[in-house]
Amino acid sequence: MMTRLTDEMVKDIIGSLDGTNDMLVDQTGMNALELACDAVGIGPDMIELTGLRVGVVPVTSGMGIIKKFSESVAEIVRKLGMDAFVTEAADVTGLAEALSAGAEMIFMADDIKFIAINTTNGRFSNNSFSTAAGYVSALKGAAGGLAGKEVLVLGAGRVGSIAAEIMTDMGAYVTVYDIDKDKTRDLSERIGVKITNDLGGDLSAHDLVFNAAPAPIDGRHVREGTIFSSPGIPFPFDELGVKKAKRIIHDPLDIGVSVMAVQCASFSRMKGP
Ligand code: 2YJ
Repeated sequence: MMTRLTDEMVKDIIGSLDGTNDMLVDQTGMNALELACDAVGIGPDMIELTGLRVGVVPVTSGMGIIKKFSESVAEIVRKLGMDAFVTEAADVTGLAEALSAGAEMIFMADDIKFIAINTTNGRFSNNSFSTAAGYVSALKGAAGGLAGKEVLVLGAGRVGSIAAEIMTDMGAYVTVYDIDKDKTRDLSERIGVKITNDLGGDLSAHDLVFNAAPAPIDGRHVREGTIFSSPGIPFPFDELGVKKAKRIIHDPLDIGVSVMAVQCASFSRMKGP
């Protein structure tokens, strides 16, 4: 299933960025920049982001433009110290506009892919990897490390499977749930994670959960004191789940876009030794 942001989900992002940042510091011990750097495996002092010129190009194909989406992306990267603008034109004309204006990085999203291109060398970052890596770092920060810990991953789609792989590499013991058994079988064959068919039972047994599924979570199954890293949209928790969880890390765009921007910048902006 494809998750897509709506005008409604995006309309308040710009105004709530400082709040999201405070939430991140509180929940993970890292601000958006530190978290994005951690996800990419670098320190904030190893990269020069200040003044990096970023163009964001609205794209009309498929379901079309999401109101304020491009402006929200621009504002998120401005908070990282970059110099961002949204092009007046959309699509190919917008891309030409961004290139003419000297953009070193260009963000564009249609209904399937959301990427940031480094125009100095053609390398690019994508939102699925960045969202997975960013929310894994957030969970790691909130849990005080993941090595040797049991983590439940809900959803074996793009974000969930990348997250499962990153956490397995970090030495976590990962169990994956998805209603689509073909997806979980592929994943367990590829990276050797444990598969569960008992969502309720495994939710009750885990206090670290990476939620990349679009489905609502029934608070009755949530274990008291659970830390959730939850990129899935819309917000999946009921009142009981929110009450029982110790922490819920969730935002519609900020973490994923911050990691995309830092990773894309890392392709050309690492400081010398
Ligand atoms: O330019 C616009 O306003 C729109 N074309 C933005 C579309 C944003 N795309 C999505 O939300 C898709 N679900 C792609 C997300 C990538 C998966 N992580």
